[in-house]
Amino acid sequence: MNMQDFSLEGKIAWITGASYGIGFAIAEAYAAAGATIVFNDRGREQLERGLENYKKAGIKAYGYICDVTDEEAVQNTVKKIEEEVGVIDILVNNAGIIKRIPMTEMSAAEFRQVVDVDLNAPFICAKAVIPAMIKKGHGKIINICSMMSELGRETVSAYAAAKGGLKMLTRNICSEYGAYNIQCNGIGPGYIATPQTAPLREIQPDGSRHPFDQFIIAKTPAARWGEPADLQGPAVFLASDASNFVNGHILYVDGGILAYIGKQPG
Ligand code: NAP
Ligand code: GCO
Repeated sequence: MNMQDFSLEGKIAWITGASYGIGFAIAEAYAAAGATIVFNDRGREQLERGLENYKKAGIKAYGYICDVTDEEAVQNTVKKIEEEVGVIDILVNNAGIIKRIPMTEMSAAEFRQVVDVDLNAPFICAKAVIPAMIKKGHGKIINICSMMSELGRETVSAYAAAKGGLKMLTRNICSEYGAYNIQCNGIGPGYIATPQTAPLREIQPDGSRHPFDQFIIAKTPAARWGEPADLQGPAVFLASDASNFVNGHILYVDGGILAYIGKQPG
């Protein structure tokens, strides 16, 4: 066992939608492990915000304007990355959205929008990088799944359908491209404190914690929300040579939620 196997020196990592949140934390860890960081966001203003965040963190990141649901834009962006930075060794399909709407009140357009970003886009981005990974003789694809890859709950039908599909897309990329030394795995974060979950943690008018916040604390053996930093070690592992025989696996980083029936009330 050589600890150098955990290094990302010389590797180019594209983390989609990584201006902040989980993607940004993963990018920070990859930079610390030696990788060159590439990220994208949907518009100039968001991209500038992301570049400022990387600058503040002391990371030279390459940023591109690209909506990951737009296949032509993704194909063109990958070509530009290959010309300006180099062939992508590591793809993290991080960009994602959620809409919390009761299913019977959700429009088909809203359902499609969530599936477009959370499932179709990871397909589009993986399809764009795999050919060069095959030529290079190796590649790592990491899909950011979810507790909702395994569990459902009220109001997140589109998100759960997409993240469940993303688990199976992960397994299928493993099956179809493992022979080319491409490993495709997932990370399934538990409940992580980011802008995406901020509505679930809002302090109530009476100063109490949000009911969902209290629910998650009771459902998590670690009795806390995760932080983006909790995902950094697992993400480096799955991007490194240390995981070259790990393929098609969803690594849940959830503080134990999936193993736990929940704390007895009272
Ligand atoms: P977040 O704070 O909402 O950040 C999502 C990122 O994705 C933003 O940078 C956003 O950019 C970008 N994005 C959204 N749609 C995009 C598009 N069409 N093209 C390009 N970029 C796009 O989310 P997060 O909490 O960091 O979550 C990141 C990933 O982890 C998501 O896939 C999420 O489903 C997953 N996840 C989160 C949790 C959690 O508890 N937070 C748990 C499990 C899984 P803009 O700023 O331009 O919108
Ligand atoms: C929700 C939350 C979750 C988290 C995450 C859990 O509304 O239930 O947003 O979906 O984002 O996906 O793993």
